[in-house]
Order: sequence, then C-alpha cells, then structure tokens
Amino acid sequence: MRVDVEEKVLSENDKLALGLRESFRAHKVFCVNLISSPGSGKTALLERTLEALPKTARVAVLTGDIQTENDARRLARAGFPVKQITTGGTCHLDASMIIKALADWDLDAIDILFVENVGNLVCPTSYDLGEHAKIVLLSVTEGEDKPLKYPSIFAAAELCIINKIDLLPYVPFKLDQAIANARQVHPGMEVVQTSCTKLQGLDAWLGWIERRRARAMEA
Ligand SMILES: Nc1nc2c(ncn2[C@@H]2O[C@H](COP(=O)(O)OP(=O)(O)OP(=O)(O)O)[C@@H](O)[C@H]2O)c(=O)[nH]1
Ligand SMILES: [Mg+2]
Repeated sequence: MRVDVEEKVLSENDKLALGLRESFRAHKVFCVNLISSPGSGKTALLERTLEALPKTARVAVLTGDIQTENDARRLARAGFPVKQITTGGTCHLDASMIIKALADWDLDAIDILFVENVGNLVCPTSYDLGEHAKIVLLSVTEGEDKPLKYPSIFAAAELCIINKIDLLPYVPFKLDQAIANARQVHPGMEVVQTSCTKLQGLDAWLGWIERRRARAMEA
C-alpha cells in the first residue's frame, strides 16, 4: 500500500516537472538543482557564484530549507532575485513547490535559475524539478566513501563538486579515492574541486555552467 502511494506521489511530481521543463525550454531558462548533505556549502558556493557574476547577469535563486530564511538572506546580498522555500519538515523540494515559487517571477527575465535543494543526500534525488542538471556537492569533511554509500545522487548528478578543499591539510580525506568512488558509481563523472573560503576552483565551476548552458540552449 505504502509503495502504491509513493509511486502515485512521484508520478504526480513527474507530470508537474514535465510542465516545468517545458516552461524552462520555452522561456530559455537554464536550471540547475544543487543537492548535498546539510552544510556541504551549497549556499556558500552560490554566494561566491553570484558575487563573481556581472551585475547585469540575469540569474535567480530558489533556496530550500526545512526552516528559516537564513540562506535567502545570505544570497540576497548579491542583489539578484532570491526566494526562500521553507518546506516546514519535508526533506526535499518538489516540482509543485518550484511552480508556486516561480508564479510571480517573469521567466523571460531569467537566463539561469539556481535551485538549492534542502540539505539531504537521499530524498531530493527522487524528485524531478524539471531542471537541466542535478549537481552534487561533497565536502571534504564528509568522508571519501559517501559516493559509495549514497550512490543514487552520484549516479543522477552530472557534476560532482568537491568543496572545502582548503581543509584538506586538516582532515583525513582521500581526494583521489573520493573521485574514484564517484566515478565508480558514475563512470566519467565530471568533478570540480572548490574552496568557497579561499575562492579556489570557481572559474572551473563557472566554466562548467557556461558550457552546460550553451548545450541546453542548443537542444
Ligand atoms: N572551510 C570552508 N568552509 C566552508 C566552505 N564552504 C562552506 N563553508 C562553511 O560551511 C558551513 C556550511 O555552509 P553552507 O553554505 O551554509 O552549507 P549548505 O550546504 O548551504 O547548508 P544547508 O543549506 O544547511 O544544507 C558554513 O559555515 C560555511 O561558511 C569552504 O569551501 N571551506
Ligand atoms: Mg544552504
């Protein structure tokens, strides 16, 4: 019975996600969905990203959390449109939440939409948001075995960002092994290493966005 209900909820989400995908296509919005454990640095990466973009860039952010507007407050400082989605307990964003949050935004004024999912390495994976790409963050304090323990998100994500590399001297994190583990789950997976405190790897990340967006717009 439980399985039946979950399947129904998921297929309902899939229908809504299909509509979102069509809407992103029609309005030429490139959308990425950032997923990671709580505290891996999704908001920090988006803060650094927004700061690095020209003020004329047409970017916007939806950020999901169970409670608080903290992340929206942090992200809004860069001056781009930001909206917090507070789920009130739900451990992931779903397509209906994205549709509701976008309702009063003009999609024609947005080229790139960043979605920061609720901090959770499991549940967000199952919910299509109509995005072009899922991106998984793994910080070096979490352990190099995480791609093997939580394979679904590493299989589904197009890009793995290994964040907090400034902490590598202080933690027993085997970087090569982490990359090998990610690629064991997802052969050929692209990996970018970043530090949001030391501003490392941001060019590689921004370059990935530009290339991936160009591909999405061609399709
Ligand atoms: N040393 C170091 N700290 C970082 C880095 N990136 C983020 N942090 C810190 O890690 C903590 C968590 O970062 P957040 O950006 O809030 O992480 P998050 O993934 O958005 O967390 P949730 O939204 O709660 O899931 C903060 O104290 C950040 O300053 C990094 O590259 N290096
Ligand atoms: Mg956050």
